[in-house]
Amino acid sequence: MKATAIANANIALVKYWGKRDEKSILPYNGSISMTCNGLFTITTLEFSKEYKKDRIVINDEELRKDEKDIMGQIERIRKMAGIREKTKIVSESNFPVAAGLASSASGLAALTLAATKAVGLNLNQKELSVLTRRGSGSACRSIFGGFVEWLRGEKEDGSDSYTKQIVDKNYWPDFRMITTIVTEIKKKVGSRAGMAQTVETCPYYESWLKTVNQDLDIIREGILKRDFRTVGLQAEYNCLKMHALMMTTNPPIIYWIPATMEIIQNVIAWREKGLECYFTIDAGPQVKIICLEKDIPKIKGKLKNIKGIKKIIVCKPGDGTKIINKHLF
Ligand code: 2P0
Repeated sequence: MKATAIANANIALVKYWGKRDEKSILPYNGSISMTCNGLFTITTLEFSKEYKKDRIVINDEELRKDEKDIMGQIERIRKMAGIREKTKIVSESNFPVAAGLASSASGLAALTLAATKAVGLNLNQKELSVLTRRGSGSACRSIFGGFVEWLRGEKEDGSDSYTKQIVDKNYWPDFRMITTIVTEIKKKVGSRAGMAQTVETCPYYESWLKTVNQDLDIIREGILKRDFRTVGLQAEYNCLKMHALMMTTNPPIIYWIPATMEIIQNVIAWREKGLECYFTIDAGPQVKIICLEKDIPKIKGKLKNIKGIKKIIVCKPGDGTKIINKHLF
């Protein structure tokens, strides 16, 4: 009862921020993302009678406190399979955890696939996306590769809130996101608590919901037409609308640091001079620059002059979550 899965993180072009059902993780709005080939988590998981307690080791560190998201998902899968064995989970990501880089997405996607395989449940991708969603919302988008849409759904049981691929990773192969890492410090407000607070207190949340379907239509169409300008501009606008919600939550959630703002200003200035690039930012300070492959050398050169940037990772459209044969233990 052992399996290993690899999952890529994903970065949203239309963001998810707010749940209509917190327990089942049902979103107030649909979202669209790109699955990123450069940011991944590998998870090996084994259920065994030999294990006396559940153990989780992430990036070589044994977790001591109760990891509710992870154990909640394991419990769900144990119930589905009708087993009670304890588990050992070893997981490694190649990027900083909990700093606004969608680590929960790749982590929960790899965990869910590895666990279902380990217990012998053979779910199709739609079923897998619904189950993954129960662990962490954005994770369900990592089940598929390329460009992916998570449907809001209408049903109370969540069966129609699943993900589907818009196009695979080869459809728009020169699309890039450059992740700039400006700090590796863990964020103070997690997405889950932050978005609940926004739904409860932000006076503009209704306006977000009124306009987000239009963002989804524009970006979905833009992807299908490979219309870079439309996708970039709309993604940037959608990101700013989400950060406006965060900032006007009570108490306010401000993820940006000075380097975040410096990159934003630069991206806009470069664009005005004809270098086509856009930005998007998640629940953290890191800026992702949306650009085309041909402009990577130029943008990389310019990023060298921004002092606050510690590291960059270039991502192109990547694969969905899959089983691999090489175990971590
Ligand atoms: C997104 N984020 O669409 C948005 C943009 C952060 C900002 O999805 O509570 O970790 O596990 O469903 O998925 C982060 O929230 O939250 C997120 P849960 P999740 O990528």
